[in-house]
Amino acid sequence: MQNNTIPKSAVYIALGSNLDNPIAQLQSAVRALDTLPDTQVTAVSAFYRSKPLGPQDQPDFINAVAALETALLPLDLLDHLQHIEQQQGRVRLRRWGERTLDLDILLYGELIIESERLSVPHYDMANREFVIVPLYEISPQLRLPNGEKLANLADKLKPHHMEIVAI
Ligand code: A4P
Ligand code: MG
Repeated sequence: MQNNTIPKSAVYIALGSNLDNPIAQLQSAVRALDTLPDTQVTAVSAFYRSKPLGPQDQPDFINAVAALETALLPLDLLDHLQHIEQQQGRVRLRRWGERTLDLDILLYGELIIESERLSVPHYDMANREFVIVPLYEISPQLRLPNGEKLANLADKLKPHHMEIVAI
């Protein structure tokens, strides 16, 4: 008997934008994620307005986190994310600078990946309010691959300094 079910992994993607109508950029990115091959978007957080990390002479960011179930392998997923960024007019200006769309892989199942193109979990996620708060909103029971409870990280960031701008 043939089994055509492809095993899928739970993946979390951070979305960020601070140029060219950031809310619309994130909405468009969520639609694009949902049309990736062998992938479904299973949850999307509210959209949060946050002060820029890095250079302060740039607009505030809108950030969110999306949960996916995907059969794409990590580097294939990264290729697709970079394609979506480019479709939405991403231009590389400066490190930590303004962008129409940034899509980062926060977590890929329980995998720990350290390769030239990909570090998972995302190297700085634990310190970023604009990542931890929306991630905790959609997955409060989550643990990181090192066993740390997301709830502990979220606790350290209370009260947070972001405003919800869209749900
Ligand atoms: N790469 C390695 N690991 C990953 C991963 N887990 N997910 C590589 C995605 N990409 C990963 O990324 C550079 C390279 O990182 C990629 O080619 C990929 O192979 P990039 O998006 O082209 O460059 P970047 O955006 O300058 O770097 P990065 O690391 O994404 O920037 P950050 O650290 O994410 O900072 N302030 C607020 N409030 N909200 C924000 O969203 N974002 C940034 C970007 C700065 N300040 C911000 C925000
Ligand atoms: Mg990025």
